[in-house]
Formats: sequence, structure tokens, C-alpha cells
Amino acid sequence: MKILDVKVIVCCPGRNFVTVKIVTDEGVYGIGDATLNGRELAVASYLEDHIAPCLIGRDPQQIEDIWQYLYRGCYWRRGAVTMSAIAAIDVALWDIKGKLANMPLYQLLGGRSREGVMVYGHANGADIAETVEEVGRYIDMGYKAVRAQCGIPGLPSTYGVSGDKMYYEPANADLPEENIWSTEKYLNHVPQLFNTLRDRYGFDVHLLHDCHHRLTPIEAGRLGKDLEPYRLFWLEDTVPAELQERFRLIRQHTTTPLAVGEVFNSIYDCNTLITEQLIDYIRSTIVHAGGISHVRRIAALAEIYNVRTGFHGATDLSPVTMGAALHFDTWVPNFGIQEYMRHTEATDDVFPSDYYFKNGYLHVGDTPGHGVDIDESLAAKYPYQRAYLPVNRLQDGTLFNW
Ligand code: EZ4
Ligand code: CO
Repeated sequence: MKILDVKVIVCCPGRNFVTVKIVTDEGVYGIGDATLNGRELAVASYLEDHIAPCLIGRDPQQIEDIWQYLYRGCYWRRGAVTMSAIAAIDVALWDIKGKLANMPLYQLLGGRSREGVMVYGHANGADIAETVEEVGRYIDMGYKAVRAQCGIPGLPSTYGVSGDKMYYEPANADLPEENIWSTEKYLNHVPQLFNTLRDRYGFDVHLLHDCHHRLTPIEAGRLGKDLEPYRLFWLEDTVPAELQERFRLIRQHTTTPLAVGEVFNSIYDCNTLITEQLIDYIRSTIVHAGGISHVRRIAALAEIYNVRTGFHGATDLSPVTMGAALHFDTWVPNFGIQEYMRHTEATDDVFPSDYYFKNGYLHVGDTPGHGVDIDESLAAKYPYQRAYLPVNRLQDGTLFNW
């Protein structure tokens, strides 16, 4: 069996996606996602110009050898662009493997470990009152877990708060928008939000919150402590994690569970965090961390140290990644939770899938492979549109973390 073609499809049905389609000489094909928000064309070129020529004629069944060839074989290791490109190839090959075996991906991985995949939705509002109402809407829709983000008095805009209640899309401008940030204002406000939420909804619903890398370790420790009475499911991305050791200080100061890793692209970004048990949930997901073949190593390491998975699942992760992630979540023994942001209707039309939401859980179907396809002629109707994530400055103009 041979790979005949590696197609790279860039489309924008509401937002940009980079998709790989690997076609074989036996007619079976596989689909992978390579979307890297705001840097899509770099990955598309990496795939088209540097990876595709090396794959033509290879046996698509040799997933592991191809992974090693693309990782070890390029000399320059890791990095978001490289690992997203490898992920797309890897997922497409697993899709092919599933189709050849006539099995859904979760069966290939080891079979079902649970009935459904608990997901959390995103509730956000301009102020506390609006956010509380939004959380209620998610509870009414059946969600067991809800992430709550809220506007901060004195700041014109902040991460995680959108004008559109159905969809949140931060890559919203032809050139990066500039946001203004104040950690002081934020730290004073967030505990009030969760105090109000627990007053209103009690303790049965899981509540989550994302700091989006904006704190220092000591600030993170303080916020974690301030939030302890409200029993969060997790506090996410408190600090940028280039220095994994920074989490030691946070861990010593709070019992609020910690999640991190949506921007990581390899096991080497989280080995200290996992082996020292400095976090509770690892968020690195399939598209940005080298595909199923690499993320399963991260999950296996995490399992030994009682760290559970909590995969990133924002709208910039295409339905292809969501499908693959849900199969992984259905199998992986140390599953924690899965992030789930609805895609727009246009996106769902371009990427037909068989997963569905019911009572707070997502369920995979039994289609062989990961169960997500791409409608290429429809995709062609939505050409790429340049779109950047915002940047962030402190009130005195200093460039900060977005
Ligand atoms: O800002 O995926 O938890 N989710 C997040 C996301 C990220 C986007 C960046 O592309 O932090 O919404
Ligand atoms: Co996040």
C-alpha cells in the first residue's frame, strides 16, 4: 500500500483551518488537522513544501516509522509549526488505519473506558450579572461543567469575553488588536464572580476558570487561595510555563486544582510538571503536540503521576481534532474533562462528523477512523482570510502576555 498524494486544504468557513488529506493507491484516504491559530500558512507551507514530497510512495500503515521520520529525521525538533504539521499527518494515518481495520479509532487505541466524554462549555459576559445568566444557560443545556470568564471593571476588553454568545472567536482582526491589562483589577474581581456563581447555583456544577498566562507564581498562589472556598474544577494557565519549576511555588500555596498546557507541543514541555505532580490536568492536545502517537506518550506519563487529561478544545481546533480527541478521551484511562466550544454551522458543514452532545457529554460514533471528513468543494468556497489573535499591553504600554 502506498501514499499517492498529500493534499493541504486551507479554508475559512468562519475561521481559518488547515487540513491534510492523505490519499492512498487503494482509494482509502485519511484526514488530519494542522491549524495553528494566526500562523496557519506557516504550517501549510511546512506540510506542502517540506513534508509531502517525503511521504509520496511510503506505506501509510507505518504510522510509527513515519512519525519518527518526521520528528527525528528533520534534525530541527519540536516547535509549534513542526509539531502541528506532524500531528496532521499522524491523525490522517490513524484515520486510514481505522478505515482499513473497519474500526473506530477508540477501538484501535484499546477500546472504550467510559460511556461518554464529559465536556465543559464557555460562559462569558460583560459583567458578573451577565456571566451568571450565561452559566445558567449552559446548565439548562445539560452541561455538567462550565468555564466562566467575565469582563473586568476598568478594562475595555479582556480575554475570554465575546460579543457573540454562541461563538467565541479571538482571532478577529486583519492585524493584531491591542488589549489593555491590569492584574490588580483582575485579581480583585474574579473571586466575586465565583462567590456569586456558587451562591446562585450551589456546588453540583463543575466550574472552571482560565487566567490565560497573565499571572506571576505568587499572584497565582494568591488567586488559587482566594478561590478555594468556591471549589473550582480547575484554574487554567495561571502563568506562562516556559519555566516548569515556577509551578512549585503555586502548588505550595493553594489546593485549587491546576491545569496547563494548551500551548505545549511536546512531552518535554511538561515532564517536570507531571513527574513532580505540580499540576492536576494536562491540556496538550492532539493537533499541537504531534498527534495521537505523541499525546498518548504524554497521557501515559501523566497516568503514572495521577495527572489527568483535559484537552484544549477551542474553535481553532477543527472538528477533525475534536473527533480524534473524543476517540482518545473515550479510551484514555486517566481522562479528566474535554473542552468544547461549538463550531459555527459553516464549519460543521465543511467538516461532516458523527460525534454528538447529550446531557453534558460528547459521544463518538462508530464510523471507522475518527469519523470526521472534509467536503472539499464546499471548503473551496471559503478562501483563507488573514486573521490574528490580539496582543496585550499593561496600562503603561508595556507589551504583556495575551
Ligand atoms: O485562547 O485557542 O482555553 N482556551 C483558550 C483558547 C485560546 C485559543 C488561542 O488560539 O485559552 O481560547
Ligand atoms: Co486556555
